[in-house]
Amino acid sequence: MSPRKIIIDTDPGQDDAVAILLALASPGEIDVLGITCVAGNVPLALTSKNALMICELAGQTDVPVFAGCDRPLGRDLVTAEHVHGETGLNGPTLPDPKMQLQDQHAVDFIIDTLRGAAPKSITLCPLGPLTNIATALEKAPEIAEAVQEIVLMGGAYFEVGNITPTAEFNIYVDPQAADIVFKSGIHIVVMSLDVTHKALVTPPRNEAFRALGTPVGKAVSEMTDFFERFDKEKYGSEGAPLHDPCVTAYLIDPTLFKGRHINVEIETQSELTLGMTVADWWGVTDRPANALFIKDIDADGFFTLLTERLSRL
Ligand SMILES: [Ca+2]
Repeated sequence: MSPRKIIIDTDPGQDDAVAILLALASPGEIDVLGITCVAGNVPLALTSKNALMICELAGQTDVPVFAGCDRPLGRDLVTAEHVHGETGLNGPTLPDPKMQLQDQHAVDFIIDTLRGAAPKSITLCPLGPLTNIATALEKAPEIAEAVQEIVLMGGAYFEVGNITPTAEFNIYVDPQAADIVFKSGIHIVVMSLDVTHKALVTPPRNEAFRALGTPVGKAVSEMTDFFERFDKEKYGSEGAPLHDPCVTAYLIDPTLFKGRHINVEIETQSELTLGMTVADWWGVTDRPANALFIKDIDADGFFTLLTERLSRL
């Protein structure tokens, strides 16, 4: 099998950073065509800068990185410095990037790449709000044909919400964009909070990162040290959930994950439940399935894979 061609759409974010590092460490399975940045955890200027810093940390300065949309489609930006820190990547001390952003807008890169591609040949991996992806699909609907599938982190059913009582952060920031993506007809794999909250960096798992003894292992352990304080306080969990790396781990070994093919729709109107992923887990409607909604993970297998791959960088 040749490696899967992917575009990572991201708002780094410590967990985005780990997801990107895992992809860049796995050239046998994953070919990263480009990294497109979006406003989300922190504003666009910071998510773009952070993406460059992560590529440099990985020693892969030839990956093209693009800045994209700086605000959601129909509302003001909501950010999450309370989780990720002022820079979005608080924790390790990383040098300012020498790499430059590409001149092209992220949305145009997505459109151009998909337009030139064979049918169902490229996988989109959104790790943040879906603004860039939805904008590309609105501007050039024909590009959907070139998408193999969209594997995204977002949404929740059993865990319901993290930024509001009923909404997960990525979907809540831009529900209108999420609605466009979930109605696109493209097959979607959803790494919901239901699964990511089971991918917990316990102290022994974080020690395994640190024990790699490499700049990457040290940086990943320091990122986790920083953002686990929030989840430990909020959930009383034994470590921080590694949300976004579930996306890139799925591309490497989908057998680590279990879910159901179901219908998922996005609440775009209600003030009370804006951004809720209305997931028909129990099949109580006749709405057609549009997503593989992931709920369970082999967490030990996931951390073994992640640690081994990070050791390669
Ligand atoms: Ca993210």
